[in-house]
Amino acid sequence: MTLRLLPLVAAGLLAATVFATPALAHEAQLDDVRIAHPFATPTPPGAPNGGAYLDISVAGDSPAMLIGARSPASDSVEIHDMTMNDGVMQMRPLEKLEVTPDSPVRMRPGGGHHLMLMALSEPLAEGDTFPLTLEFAQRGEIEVDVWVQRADEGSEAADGHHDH
Ligand SMILES: [Cu+2]
Repeated sequence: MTLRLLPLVAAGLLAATVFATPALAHEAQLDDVRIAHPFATPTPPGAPNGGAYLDISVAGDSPAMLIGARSPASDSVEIHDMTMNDGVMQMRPLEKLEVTPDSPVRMRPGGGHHLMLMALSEPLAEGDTFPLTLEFAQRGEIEVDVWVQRADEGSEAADGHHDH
């Protein structure tokens, strides 16, 4: 397994000095794939599942394919798509999620793609962090730190973070 993780400190310094982005920003790089600001929303006691969100962009010419994820925070992690069907929110698991250079993936609470933590080991509490491993076809795996934040905070931190 090849695991190349840009240390958080280095990423933070780079962001602060070069891009002047918020201190909350954090990201990781796997070859030409960048994972920005992974966060999850707090869950109420007893909630079986939780949602996690992140941005994925690819700098090279060839698309990246997310084919799986896992975390010690839950039994399994599924890639989900949430859509409105006749006024009803529906989530369906995807086997894979393609990210092209032209269309980065930007996961946010409230719709679209997200990662679903299935069967949480314990409720996600604001301020917690947990590791999440993402598996990409060809490019291999990368582990990121997911920060548990309220949806608005997480989204804002992620939104303030786009630097290109
Ligand atoms: Cu879901």
